[in-house]
Amino acid sequence: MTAQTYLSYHPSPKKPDVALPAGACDAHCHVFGPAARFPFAPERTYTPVDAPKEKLFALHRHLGFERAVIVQASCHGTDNAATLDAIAASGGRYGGIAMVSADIAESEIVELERGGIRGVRFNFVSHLGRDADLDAVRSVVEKIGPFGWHAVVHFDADRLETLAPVLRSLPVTMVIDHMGRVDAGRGLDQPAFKMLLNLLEDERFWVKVSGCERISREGPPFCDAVPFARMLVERFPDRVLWGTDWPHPNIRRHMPDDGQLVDLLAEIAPEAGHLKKLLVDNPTRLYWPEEA
Ligand code: 0GY
Repeated sequence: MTAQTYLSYHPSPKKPDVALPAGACDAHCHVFGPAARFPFAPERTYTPVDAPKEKLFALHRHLGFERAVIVQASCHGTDNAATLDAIAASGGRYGGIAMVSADIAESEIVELERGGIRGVRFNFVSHLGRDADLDAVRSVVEKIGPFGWHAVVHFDADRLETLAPVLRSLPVTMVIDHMGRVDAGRGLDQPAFKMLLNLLEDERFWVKVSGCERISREGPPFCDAVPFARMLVERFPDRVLWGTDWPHPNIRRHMPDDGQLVDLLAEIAPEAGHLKKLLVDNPTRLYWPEEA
């Protein structure tokens, strides 16, 4: 498969108008490379521009985030070295989500945990290539269970119907990426969003109300995506997370300004109590449970 190079992140995001609460966590972001030190996986479906940890740290200082969760992206495959390197340089302020193979040994999980990893990610997204193998998913989930880790699941909305029973059968906490990638243009009553709401009635499920720029049909400033995020925050205030998704892999039309994305939080979580749960209390409970 040809690995396409894609758009770079926004060069100078605005300073957000929304003031973030103390201890705010960007619960979904990535580091890419630098390729010279952390080569991309040969089986990747895209080649990102380098987005090293120094740039991520600078962005977080600019936006007002004190903490973050770095999510391993498919372009680095199951080599979590760049993610671990960034976490190690964060002085305990960052945690991570890894991608692992089905035959991972317990000693490797222990090692990842020492490096700040708190869960694993599974992709079921057409543009990222083959879906995660379900037998492998079950096997990995069985191994991570004793560590109290959770699974992050990233899927296209049209997969939800077939995936829901599988996800319900897995005995760990599960975090759904980017509002299940529903299409905002299809409205709040669309079957996929109803299915997502239904799944979230089960308390093992959490959802990231990130990705307004991914699910929007209208484009910047992505306001058509806000009602979805807001409804999720209102219904499930204790099981929502938010992240920038910097450096925004595979965004091809409109590279978002990360400061503008933060400003959407004024509409997504207009109540101060909800905003604090979304950015501080919930990520702390999931990623730094010893403090919660
Ligand atoms: C995201 C989204 C994407 C990619 C990855 O693992 C990845 O490569 O995360 C995407 O292309 O939609 O969650 O940041």
